[in-house]
Amino acid sequence: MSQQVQPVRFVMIGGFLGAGKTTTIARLARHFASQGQAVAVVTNDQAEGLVDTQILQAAGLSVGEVPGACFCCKFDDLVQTVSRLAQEVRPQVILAEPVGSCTDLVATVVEPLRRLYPGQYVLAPLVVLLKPEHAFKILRHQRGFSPKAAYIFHKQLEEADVVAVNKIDKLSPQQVEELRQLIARQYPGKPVLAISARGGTGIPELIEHLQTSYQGPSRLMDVDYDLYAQGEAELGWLNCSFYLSSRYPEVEDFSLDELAQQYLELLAEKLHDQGEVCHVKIAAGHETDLAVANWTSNDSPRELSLASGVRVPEAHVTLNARVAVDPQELEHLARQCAEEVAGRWELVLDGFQSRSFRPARPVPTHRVTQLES
Ligand SMILES: Nc1nc2c(ncn2[C@@H]2O[C@H](COP(=O)(O)OP(=O)(O)O)[C@@H](O)[C@H]2O)c(=O)[nH]1
Ligand SMILES: [Mg+2]
Repeated sequence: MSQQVQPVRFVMIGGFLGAGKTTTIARLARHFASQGQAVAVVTNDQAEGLVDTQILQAAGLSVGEVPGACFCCKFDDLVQTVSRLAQEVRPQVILAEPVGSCTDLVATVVEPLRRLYPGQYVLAPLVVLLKPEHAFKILRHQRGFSPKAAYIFHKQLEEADVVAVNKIDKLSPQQVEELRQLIARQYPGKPVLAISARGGTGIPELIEHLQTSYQGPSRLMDVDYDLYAQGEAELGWLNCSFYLSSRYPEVEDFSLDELAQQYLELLAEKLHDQGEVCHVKIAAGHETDLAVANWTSNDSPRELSLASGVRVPEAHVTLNARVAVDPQELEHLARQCAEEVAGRWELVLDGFQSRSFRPARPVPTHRVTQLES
């Protein structure tokens, strides 16, 4: 870190699970690269083996992973990862994706970076993406979503310097307007953008906001860490991976895209509305080919977000899930689905590994509690 000469622009894109952070980061990275700027990305989640890392690497990006807990609790790992990327890639911009169930990022990440490493980073304002699938329910205060997880959703908006309503390509203009009004009423004065990370609408405005320099907060947010911890823990976490291969490799290939989709369909059938899905993502890879499918709420269809278009004799599959169910039940269902897909497709299932847990209480490495005088 001490060898860095030029300050690196540090851009963090927050937002709830499945809000579109990885998609936005991939798009921003393409933009900065097209301007001739070297870019690196830092991903973050509760355990290793992240689908996000695979997606961003498949997009040709240099990615550092901070696993094990959120940036706030792994602050030193974040700094080390940024430092390593700075030496290896010499980036002008580092794009960082925090865990989607993390909040209090200004007090635990942005401010510590600014205060402890003065002059080393040019910090961008904190952008928080609004996930429409859950925003309508949560901002209208409707039942049907865990109030404790909703607390995290609200806190993320409260601390945002800029809120970007994402996925407007699948919303009507009236829906976008309603979301704008809900945010304006509950968080008056907050700049609100409307974007489509997938289609590119609103991205120039987002980039304009990111170019402005963050100078420190005008206030610090109160956070009830008990409630925050309970909200985190309510959303069971699962990471699993396995291999599938053709029984008769010389004759039988299978579609990587269909595999990812069908696995998710089967999991959806088995979960059968047992608890709210926040984000389930699956990556099926073979050599350099990758297919990714996503599921972002009980009311949304599963979708193939990255098509490989290839047929392969074997695949390595990674599943990351946050669902409001018992994580052990989730693990059990994930294994059952792997076995059933293997059976239906006459494939050999190998090397199944999984970890599931309720994330522990966040204990930030640093937490700024006072404004600088
Ligand atoms: N329709 C639409 N889908 C999007 C958009 N941005 C992201 N998604 C999808 O939302 C899902 C979750 O996106 P991802 O970037 O992984 O969210 P993250 O968990 O916040 O990183 C994926 O299926 C994406 O393809 C968007 O602008 N429009
Ligand atoms: Mg992501």
